[in-house]
Amino acid sequence: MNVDQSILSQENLKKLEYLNNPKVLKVVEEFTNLLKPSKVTVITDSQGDIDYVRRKAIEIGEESKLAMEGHTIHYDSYFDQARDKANTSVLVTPEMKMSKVVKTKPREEGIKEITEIMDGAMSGKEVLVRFFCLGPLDSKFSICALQITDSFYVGHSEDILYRSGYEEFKKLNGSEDFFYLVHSAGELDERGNTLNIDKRRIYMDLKANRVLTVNNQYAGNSLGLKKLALRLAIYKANNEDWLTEHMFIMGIKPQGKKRISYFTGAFPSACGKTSTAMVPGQTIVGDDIAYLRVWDDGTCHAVNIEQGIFGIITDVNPKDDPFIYEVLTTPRELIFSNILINKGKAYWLNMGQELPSEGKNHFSENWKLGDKDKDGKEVGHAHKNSRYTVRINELSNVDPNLHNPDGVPISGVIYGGRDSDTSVPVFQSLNWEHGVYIGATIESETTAATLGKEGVRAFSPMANLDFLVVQLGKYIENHIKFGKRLKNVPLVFATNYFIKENGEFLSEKVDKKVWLIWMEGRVHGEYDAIETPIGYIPKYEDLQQLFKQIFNRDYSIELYEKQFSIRINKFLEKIDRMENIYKEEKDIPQVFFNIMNEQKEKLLAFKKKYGKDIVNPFLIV
Ligand code: SPV
Ligand code: MN
Repeated sequence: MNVDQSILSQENLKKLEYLNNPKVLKVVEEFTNLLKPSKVTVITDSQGDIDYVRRKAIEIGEESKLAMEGHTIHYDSYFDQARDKANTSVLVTPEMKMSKVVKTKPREEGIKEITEIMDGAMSGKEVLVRFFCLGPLDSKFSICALQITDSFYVGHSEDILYRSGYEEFKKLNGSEDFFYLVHSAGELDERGNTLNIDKRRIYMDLKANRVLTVNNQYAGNSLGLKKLALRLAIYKANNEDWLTEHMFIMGIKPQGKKRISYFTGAFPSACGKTSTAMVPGQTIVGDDIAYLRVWDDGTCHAVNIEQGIFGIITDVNPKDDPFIYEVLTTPRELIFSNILINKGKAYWLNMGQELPSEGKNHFSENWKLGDKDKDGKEVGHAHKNSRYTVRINELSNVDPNLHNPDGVPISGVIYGGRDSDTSVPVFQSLNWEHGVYIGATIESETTAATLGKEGVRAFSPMANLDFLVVQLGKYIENHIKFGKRLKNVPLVFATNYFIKENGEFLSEKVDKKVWLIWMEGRVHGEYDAIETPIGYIPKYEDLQQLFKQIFNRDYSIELYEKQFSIRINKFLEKIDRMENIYKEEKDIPQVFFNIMNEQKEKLLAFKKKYGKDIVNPFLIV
């Protein structure tokens, strides 16, 4: 290999050569010569290598120890607190078809630009070469991924979040069939933060199964295995016959019954995805990304391609999220990012207690309440999109099948949105295709997880818009076909925890447990439902009984009526918005438009029949 021995030692070279994979050598050589680090360190699956990354992240200041054993804090640049959509592009060649909603850049131009930015970006730094497995080891689902990064925080995070895959690479037997992800935080300031944010670029090179990302640290931008490899996998799945989805996987266990039913759920950022996957009494397989396949028995199986959680910490409090709160406040290996630290103790927004008015945070080492940033905006205690990174097996509700190479059989799919004025808290689709329609028309009122304005209604098919790298039509068609190949088709549901009246939420955070148990019961034919134009909604008596059983709470008729009335005009407005988006797209399957038109006709007929804009569920016959 043409890399100087003073940069890549014999010992490290041997670790690479052990894999017998010419492409691995080629990639490491190419990017070492481009990025010009002073040292290349290869990390295997050995505990010693893994400990080295963790130790070094603290030594070089990318993380600092907190008072609690195993806890560390990492800060991203004040200007790098969320995914950067503006500088994220898919590199395309002329024959690659892409949706209007996908941000693209001509491939050659993109590679030229990022190569120039990456040239020498690791000067004076040590770079890590790491091997991971996306999915359980020895599994038909899984994909090998090579990560090159000069951030020990990235390396450490990935160690918590992904399965180590050095030996899996060996099993590739020299095959070129793996993803590779190259990241540099670039030049750093005295706080260890990326200096040249203006030169932040995140480019998906689908043709080469690789992602190049530079001048960033926030995990959604930097961690190759997370949202970057997600795009590569979506591209791969949509050119094959399976699905890569922005979905959690959980086991639902109704009280007093000896069964567990696995559900997946796609929710845009900050729509209650992680907290749904962690509802007390249920089990969690994964909270963010799933691969789904049609299994030999005609059932849909899914795996979590991760083994950890990079979760939003804002709002985590002992009442609403007891599992996570417990994990975050007891000793274990855990990384906090972008929260407030005072005397070695961690504080975050809405944690259910008073916060100190000074300390170190995402803004400075000596933040004080009232401090303003350079735009004159007051800086809060912590960033709203601040996060925690922890292994799933640290949770008491971890599912025993987390690492099962066959995954888990899926009997329900949930599409979660966020709106304050349209949808009911939970309903079931009329069939699989209608379920695809529901997923393809998810909307959420935006929050702080991406850069930009908050409170705007954003459209995100299957909560996957930000990661879509194929034509929307092809993606939807792939979903429809997937269902056709299944013998046991999962039921599809929609949730909206955020419906409001006079500015107040109509349901409590913990209520999602009732909706979950109702959905699981539907899978087993245990509850009747009311057919409406939007789909099947729960009956009052069933919810009343569930609220009593689960929370010993009296669920009133009035509340049910407010939550489950069908707001016809609002749904019609939503269809208009969707029509406007979808008519701009090419190659949308005709069945999708048929469902859309049927929805509209049914809603109009419903309005006529009941003579009202808002139809009370008790009136529906
Ligand atoms: C999300 O925003 O959907 C996340 C966090 O899961 S990020 O890694 O930023 O994508
Ligand atoms: Mn996500």
